[in-house]
Amino acid sequence: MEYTPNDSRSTNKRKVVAVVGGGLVGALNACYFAKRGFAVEVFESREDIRQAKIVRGRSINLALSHRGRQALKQVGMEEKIVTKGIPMHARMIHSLNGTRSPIPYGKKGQYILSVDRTNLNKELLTAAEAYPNTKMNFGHKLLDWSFESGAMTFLRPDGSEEQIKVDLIVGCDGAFSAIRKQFLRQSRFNYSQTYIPHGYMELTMPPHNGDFAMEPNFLHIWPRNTFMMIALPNLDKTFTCTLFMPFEEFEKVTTEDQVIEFFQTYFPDAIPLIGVEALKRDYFRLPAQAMVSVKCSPYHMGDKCVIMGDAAHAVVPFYGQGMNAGFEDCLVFNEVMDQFNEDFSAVLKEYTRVRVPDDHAIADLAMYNYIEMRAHVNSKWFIFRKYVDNFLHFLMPKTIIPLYTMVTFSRIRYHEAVKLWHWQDKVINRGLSICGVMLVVGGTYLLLKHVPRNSSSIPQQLWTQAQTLKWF
Ligand code: FAD
Ligand code: EGO
Repeated sequence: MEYTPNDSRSTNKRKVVAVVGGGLVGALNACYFAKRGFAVEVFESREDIRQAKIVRGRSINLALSHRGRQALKQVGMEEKIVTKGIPMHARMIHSLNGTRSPIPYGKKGQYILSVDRTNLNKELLTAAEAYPNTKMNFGHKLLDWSFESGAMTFLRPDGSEEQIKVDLIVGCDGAFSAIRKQFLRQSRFNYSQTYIPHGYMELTMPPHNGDFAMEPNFLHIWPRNTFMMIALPNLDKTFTCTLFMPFEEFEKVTTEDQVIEFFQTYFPDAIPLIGVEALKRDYFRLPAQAMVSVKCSPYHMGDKCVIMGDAAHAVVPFYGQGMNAGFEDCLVFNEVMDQFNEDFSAVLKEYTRVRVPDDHAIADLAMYNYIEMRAHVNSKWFIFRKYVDNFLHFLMPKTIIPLYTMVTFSRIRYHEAVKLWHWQDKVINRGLSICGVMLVVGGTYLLLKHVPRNSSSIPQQLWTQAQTLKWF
């Protein structure tokens, strides 16, 4: 199809911004650009999820924390989302023997929220659409775009194609971004993508006697090294359980009896909570899903295009930060827009400069958590580590802040949090060394004090050495 200048939407003086992808980050970004007064067009491949008749019969939730909330706040959406979220004040660690151990996240008021993904997306779309300068284009799947002309090609549900040209393209089209494809053809574009050996499966835990089957205000975790399960509460009093394990292991479980056997071995306390029949049925409803980690840079092309959210940095879900980081992207971009007076050329360059180190840091941290958890985090180790973290923080509240706290409950830049974490590690290790030396020296002194001077049971050489040590 030929591109004609008539397709250009920037004939009027107001600049046109195309947000490609109406998922979580795209919908939020639309609010940000609309609030600034741009003519915003959102292009989403799916039909309007608010009109969708097929209800998925279950809800999938996400952990929303400080960064995500701050980003929502800036466009006046925090209240609306938070009131429909369920606070989780602590993790609840489920041991193999059925013991449940709550470990608080931090001080009172430090909690994460379980929010319904579909509801969050719907609310953000509605908020974006409420601006008179926003237009929603559902059923528009981006096929390709040209850096030279800036023209985008969309596929409509009826099979027709449409060409559109705008002033700025904001790619928020997720981990398999079509916008990003053009970036790959650019010289000096860095890109890496890694599929981890684990897959995930979502299972629903129904209410019991009309109430939550487990304590609702917790992030429930069953840490079993390579086998991990978590559960987040939903408003309908169900829990969405997510089982993480290697695809290899998923493939070993092929019959209904094997499902029960598997749960009997690793998550026995969850069987009566999910229900034997439901477990047998739900396990085979959908195959396990893959998880990918994507890192790239730069995040922009000239003054024409920028990518944000999973399109720029898909992270593995082992830190509960993917959406939060994507939301923070919007907030950071907005700050840079203020600094550089909406001059796209300068803004995009600066955005890449400030944001790449942080998004790369959270991608690394999430991968680190995955590797660490699958290698040595069982319930005992989990509880022990979090107690040590909380204790050290209690001893030195200003000096030692747990990494999870910095990532989840602050807006300390992700890469700064990593630096602080390494620094704290040094302080702790030095502290431990000093304690160790003091113990050895003190112990030796006490020992010698109680040993008779000319004890014949101690060889002469050792005795002399010990006498020397006494001088310290
Ligand atoms: P998406 O949500 O993927 O949205 C992309 C949108 O673009 C979609 O609507 C799609 O239809 C549209 N699109 C795609 N291609 C095209 C195209 N060619 N043309 C037009 N439109 C297109 N994050 C957290 O913060 N906390 C959590 O607890 C958490 N848990 C997670 C658990 C799991 C199992 C997984 C997999 C992820 C989790 N995440 C979590 C991460 C979070 O889901 C993502 O980071 C977030 O959804 C990214 O939003 P996005 O808008 O960038 O991408
Ligand atoms: C020792 C002990 C080392 C996501 C504990 C590392 C992640 C990691 C997937 C939890 C919380 C929100 C999550 C903690 C650790 C969401 C999260 C954590 C999971 C899995 C998750 C914590 C959705 C790692 N936050 N977290 O400290 O409670 O610690 F278990 Cl599999």
